Amino acid sequence: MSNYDQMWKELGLDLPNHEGLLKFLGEAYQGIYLTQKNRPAGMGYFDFVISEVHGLRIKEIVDARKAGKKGIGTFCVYVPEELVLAANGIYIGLCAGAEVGTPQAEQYLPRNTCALIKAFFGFKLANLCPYGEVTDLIVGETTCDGKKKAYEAFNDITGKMHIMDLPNTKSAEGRKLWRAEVARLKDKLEELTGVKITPEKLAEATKIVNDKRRALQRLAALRAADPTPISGLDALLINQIAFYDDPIRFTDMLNKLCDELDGRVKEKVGVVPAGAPRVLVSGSPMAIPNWKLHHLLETSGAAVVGEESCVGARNYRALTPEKFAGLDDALDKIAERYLTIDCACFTPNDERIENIVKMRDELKVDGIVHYALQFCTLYTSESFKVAKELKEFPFLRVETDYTMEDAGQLKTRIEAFLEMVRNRRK
Ligand code: BJ8
Repeated sequence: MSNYDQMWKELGLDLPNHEGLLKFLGEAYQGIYLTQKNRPAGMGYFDFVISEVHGLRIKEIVDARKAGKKGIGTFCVYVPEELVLAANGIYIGLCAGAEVGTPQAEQYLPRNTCALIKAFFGFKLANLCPYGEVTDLIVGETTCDGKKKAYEAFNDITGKMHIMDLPNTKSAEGRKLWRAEVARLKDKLEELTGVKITPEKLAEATKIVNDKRRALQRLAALRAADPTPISGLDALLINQIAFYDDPIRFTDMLNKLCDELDGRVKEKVGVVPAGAPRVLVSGSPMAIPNWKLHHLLETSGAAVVGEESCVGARNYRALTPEKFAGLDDALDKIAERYLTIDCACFTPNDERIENIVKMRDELKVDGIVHYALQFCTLYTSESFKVAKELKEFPFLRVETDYTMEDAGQLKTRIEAFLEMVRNRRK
């Protein structure tokens, strides 16, 4: 019996199955994270956050809602966090990274739907996700076809969806549409929260979100060191937690961790031996607790030094300007900032290749592992173009889901890839 049972019951969770889920998560975390050697002490905070992932953070949100705040769920980095915070809302990432409730999800979605979509559906239908239950509004977006159609069905179940119409091209017309959609979300948030969004509130919110991005950028830059001062697994976890922790506390704790990593870099303390093959993972996002690929890579001797992903660089690469000459100017700048994101849902999407090359060079990468969730047409298709543009650079294309069924086969491919990378460096 947990201290949170009453809260979970009030949120409508299936208590016996939820207990099983937490047990499974705890064991996975123990096996994947806590067995890593020489972790920075500052990871203690993030371990604590995970140990309380359905406990303390949910209680904080429940209490904040009782005090009048609203929970705003999102599934995509195109949804402007600045607007949510300026409306005194709580920004809650809802993407899920574990296979849960698949049979229930498949009553609404075709089997050949990506695991990320099936998982957020499955968590809801199996009554296992407290985050969805503490939202007052869920903001979706017209990115991939799978999400678009899933949101329709999700609205039938939750009745909470607001869909942002994201264009597919960054043309003048596309930009105009997106700017109008940002304004429409502002209106929706004002209506929901009763809070008037002003340029001053947006400036304050932007500073909070930018501070979080700056801390994530700092972490990313520290990983350029050889040996890298933090494992890819730990860095991935931090990027995952960025989507639901309190942003001010998160930034503070991440900066403290980065102070420690600064010291490690000076003393050349790493988590893997200097010279371990340095890998950039690029592609579909990895929602918590999807640690599969990083775990396979790092237990095969690689150092994952970057994520070209929405749970990674795509989330923190660009800052939003912090000075606004009025509300229209603020909305213009926010809309533009989000259109710098290089998701494969845009056509053309050449900036993504440029960004991959930049990360490869800055992080002194030896090989790129392109990761696409199975049935994700966008990233699977784009992987061919990325491979072509990278020419002879070591490139491994991985298409997988959340199950461990292909783990053995993937490990064999990864080991062969790392061997090839090592030989190439000789
Ligand atoms: S900005 S990557 S968070 S849309 S993996 S559900 S694309 S079929 S998640 Fe994404 Fe926003 Fe783009 Fe980022 Fe569809 Fe592909 Fe599934 Fe995906």
